[in-house]
Amino acid sequence: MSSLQSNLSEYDSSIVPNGKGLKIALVVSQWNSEITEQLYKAALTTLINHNVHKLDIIRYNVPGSFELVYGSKFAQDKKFNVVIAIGSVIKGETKHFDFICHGVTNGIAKLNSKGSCPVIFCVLTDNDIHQARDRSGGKHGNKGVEAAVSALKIAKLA
Ligand code: DLZ
Repeated sequence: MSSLQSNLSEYDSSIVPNGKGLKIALVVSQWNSEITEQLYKAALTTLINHNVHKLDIIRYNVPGSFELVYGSKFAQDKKFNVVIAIGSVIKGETKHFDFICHGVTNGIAKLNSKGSCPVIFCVLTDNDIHQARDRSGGKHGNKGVEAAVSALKIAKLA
């Protein structure tokens, strides 16, 4: 899990399944939108690069990462092949960070074990805005790319 290596988002595109015909929901948290917009754009571009049709990609906005669970369940019920939950939680001075991180992690894990399609966890949980920027288009790559690749792989699980 260490990020000492530089770009964590580099991948071999030849081993990523073709996304043609897949319907994918991107659920985007509006908190720390500077970060979540970068994650969203990278995920969207990666899906399109792997032949998911633009019209088969639907975006839903939710107020904060805590609501990603409800938003992802809402999307699951609309019969997508896969849902990507996008958020950015940044540590503050209170315990809010821990509660939000636990809530969204456990909630999405439950949706994965009980829901109708997989939900990809594209939620950054950083100590500060610099770490978040490094992972949303900065020196450590963009977790949106990694989430899109994971979505294509799990959607074509065989
Ligand atoms: C309240 C809150 C705080 C303090 N920090 C964040 C954050 O860093 N990232 C994030 O996505 N959301 C944050 N929120 C909002 C909560 O996720 C949630 O929207 C509110 O508590 C309302 O349920």
